[in-house]
Amino acid sequence: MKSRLTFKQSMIVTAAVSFVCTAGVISSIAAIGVVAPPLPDLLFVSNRTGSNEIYSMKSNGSNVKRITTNAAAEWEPHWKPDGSKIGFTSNATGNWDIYVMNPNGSGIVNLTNNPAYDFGCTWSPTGNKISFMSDRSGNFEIFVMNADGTNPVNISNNPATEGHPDWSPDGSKIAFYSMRDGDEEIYVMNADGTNQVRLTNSPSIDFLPDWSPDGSKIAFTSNRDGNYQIYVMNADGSNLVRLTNDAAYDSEPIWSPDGTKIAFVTNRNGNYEIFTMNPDGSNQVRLTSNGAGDYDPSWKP
Ligand SMILES: [Ca+2]
Ligand SMILES: [Ca+2]
Ligand SMILES: [Ca+2]
Ligand SMILES: [Ca+2]
Repeated sequence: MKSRLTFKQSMIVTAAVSFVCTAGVISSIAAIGVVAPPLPDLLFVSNRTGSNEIYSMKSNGSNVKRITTNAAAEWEPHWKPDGSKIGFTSNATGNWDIYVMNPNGSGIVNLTNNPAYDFGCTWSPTGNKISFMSDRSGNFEIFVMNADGTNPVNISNNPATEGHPDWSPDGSKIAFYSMRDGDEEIYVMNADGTNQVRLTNSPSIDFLPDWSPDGSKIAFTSNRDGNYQIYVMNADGSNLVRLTNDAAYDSEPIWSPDGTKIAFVTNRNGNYEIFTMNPDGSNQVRLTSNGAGDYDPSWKP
């Protein structure tokens, strides 16, 4: 095995399109009549129809809408910061590439068009650039390309596995994970790839970094305490705090644009569902309630 992939990457690389799912009904939690402000939308991925598709819902789980409709598997949707496009990963051409589409699912464009594994797209704050991970150079690296797919540049440039980039809110830095020290650790680097600095140091998996909207903190997933849980630390790696604490898999923390919530994925109810919690780990609320896998939350800007 050339590299140890994350849980989700392993699913992608091995058998992402083979999920079996009998749930055909899109359920939604009844919205409670509330006054303004309107609830933000979340994108997510579900295999409730038998293959991975991208959906949207309100942040209370209501108003579920399917966005993609095809036989391929879609993963990891991410809103462009101005809300005009959705980036995602798909195997529609037989290998994994980064795509963009309109918010209603139309106008799908393959941005990478490369036979390598390309996934995990995230937008720069200005929307002019997209970062992603690819093994096209022989091992997984962080690449940055223009938002139209031109000029992809390997910015991590290290023989180890690098993945899961996330831009700082001011666009000056990119958080990612690297296995250069023997296991997954969270790193940050300048957006041009210079000054790569390690933030975590544990003999366990530390990955899936997500920057808080004010730039002060980074949430991530780690199994340092025996199973996958969500942690948060200051953006310099100090002041580590564990946010989830149960026997299930808790992962994929994603801050809401206003910084008041963190969406995440957990299988504590027997299958993968989207939850939200406060940034201190309190008030954990289930948004999806479907027997299929529900993954990859992404808040609408
Ligand atoms: Ca590809
Ligand atoms: Ca590498
Ligand atoms: Ca580690
Ligand atoms: Ca589910």
